[in-house]
Amino acid sequence: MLRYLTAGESHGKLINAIIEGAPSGLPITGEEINMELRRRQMGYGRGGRMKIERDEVEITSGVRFGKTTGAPVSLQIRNRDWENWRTKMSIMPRNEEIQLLVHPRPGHADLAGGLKYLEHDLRNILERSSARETACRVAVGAIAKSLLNHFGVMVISHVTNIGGVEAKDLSRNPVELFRRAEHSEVRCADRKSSEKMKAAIDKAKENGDSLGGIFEIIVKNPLAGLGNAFHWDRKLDAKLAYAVMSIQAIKGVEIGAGFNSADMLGSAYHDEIFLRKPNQPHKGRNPWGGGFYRMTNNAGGIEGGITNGENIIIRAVMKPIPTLMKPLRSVDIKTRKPFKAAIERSDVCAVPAAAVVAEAVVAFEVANAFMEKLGGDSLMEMENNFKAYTEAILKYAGRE
Ligand code: EPS
Repeated sequence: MLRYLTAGESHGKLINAIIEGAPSGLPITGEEINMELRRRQMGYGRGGRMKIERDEVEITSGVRFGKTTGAPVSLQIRNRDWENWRTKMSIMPRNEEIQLLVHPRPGHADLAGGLKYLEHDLRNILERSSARETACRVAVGAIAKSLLNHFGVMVISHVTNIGGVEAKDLSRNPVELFRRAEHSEVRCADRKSSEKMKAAIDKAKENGDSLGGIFEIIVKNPLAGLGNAFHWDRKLDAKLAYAVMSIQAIKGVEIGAGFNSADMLGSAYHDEIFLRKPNQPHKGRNPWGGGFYRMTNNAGGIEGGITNGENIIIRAVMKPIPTLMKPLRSVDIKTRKPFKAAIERSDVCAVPAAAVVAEAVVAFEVANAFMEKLGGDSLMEMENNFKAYTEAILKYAGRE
């Protein structure tokens, strides 16, 4: 099984991650990870920090001659901004007065964390709850994507709503959606809506305000039978929801038709089951389902906590960023008097970046489900098990 930890402060020297459980023989290059890191740094509405940073990973263990060895993989990303924060973020005992951060921002972890740790300098909280940490998750996700690549799985994202501006005219083809999203500054696959979303971001910025939105993640061609229906803590939809919900500022996650299911009759919601004739082409649909397929996908590819072979569809909502240039009312935690919330450098909107982060955490969970299903300490062993299982599925569907 795969697991990872991240560490590091937003304005500390570096942020890092350790991944345990990656099979041996998996090709990994820094360049592959850097490409994903660059995607996270993009997006209309980002703040000044993204102009300072040019995130690059250094792989410091677990990889030899371009392939994983099976040992823990450690990754680190330096914070260029550290140069400007050496004094304020020093790990040495403090011997000079510094300005404490005492005006918690509504919506940020500031006050809740201050209470939890009984800490009056809220910077101690902010530094770890900052979305800077998500760079590590993207680096880890790049390795998960590399594993999924070997089994024909692709994880894509696109933005469907920013500040109430909705994407329209969306292609039904995930690859096409992805191609278009990659060309949009707001990761939206609809050009006209992209422009409207950018205008909404400009307006929020002008008003010292911020915006949230909705994005969708599609896992294309997952193997049927990933996850577990019998144990609550191994259900794949639950794990995916947990992973996506754990991303900074995410307030809701849905699978497939999600909350819209409330308005549907069972006969309209449930995805009827068909079986292709042995010589019938699968038309790109569900290549690992043994020939079973659906005409609709309201279940979002997961039934009973297990993949059914259809694409996995997840949507999530990100709240507006809590740091406002026109700050909201708050309380000074030293004087206990009313005060305006702190103004920190921040983004106006980070929904496109959050979508890239969600790709990474989803890729990690799906890669983990592959590990659980196929086992194996090496990529070669996993590939052999994959072949045996997909052959067994074909047999199950009545084709030898
Ligand atoms: C971010 C780094 C942060 C913010 C943003 C995302 O850098 P800084 O705090 O130095 O400007 O730009 O984080 C937040 C909006 C937040 O609330 O923490 C990043 O690397 O993505």
